[in-house]
Amino acid sequence: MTRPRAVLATRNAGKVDELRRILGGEVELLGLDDVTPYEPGPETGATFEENALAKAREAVHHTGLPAVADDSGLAVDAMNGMPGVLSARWAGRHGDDRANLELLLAQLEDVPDERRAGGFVCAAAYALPDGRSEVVLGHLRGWVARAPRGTGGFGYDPLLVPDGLDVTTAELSAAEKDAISHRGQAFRTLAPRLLQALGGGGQAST
Ligand code: ITT
Repeated sequence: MTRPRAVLATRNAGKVDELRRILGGEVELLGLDDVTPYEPGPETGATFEENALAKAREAVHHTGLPAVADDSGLAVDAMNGMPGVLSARWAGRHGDDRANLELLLAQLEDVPDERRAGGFVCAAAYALPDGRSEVVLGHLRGWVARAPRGTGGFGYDPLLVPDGLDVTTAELSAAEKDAISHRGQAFRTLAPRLLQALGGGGQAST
């Protein structure tokens, strides 16, 4: 049986790798390189859910195909949930992982270990050409290390030590991260709903 197709509406190479691993078995994922190029609009939403839905709907608008998207970030309790939706551009330039991580570490320098709790959040969304859409959240709680450790993953992975572990997510294998990650949880929840919706009907709603 042929897998249903959807556009993977992300320009983040780290996410592309993860989403192909997590969703790729069930859905044929077209990259943005495989469709007519378009300029992404600014990410103006106040929440991860708003931004994820906006990215998925934008891809549907430009390609006419079903689309999936992710909006995600690191939320630090001592910073009232920031960097949050600003995670990708925390140091000013969008996607500068090293600068973002260094700024965050400097901001948390005087914060003691017992107040360094936080976690990754992922909003996973799909949108269909007929207007249906759905969004779900996934979380990975932990604490922010005092120095980067590990070379895996992307973004803030070298800083997040998941609860119950003593390594950062950048020190986990890809499969180990997928099994516990915010993105793994969110997209494993979304996948059956997307498949049902693509199969003609389903219970998806906006
Ligand atoms: P797209 O909008 O094109 O998908 P983006 O990188 O701009 O790509 P976001 O606005 O969702 O995506 O920002 C996500 C940022 O949050 C990302 O750049 C990292 O800094 C951080 N982040 C999200 N998930 C992460 C993960 O699994 N590990 C480490 N950092 C993560």
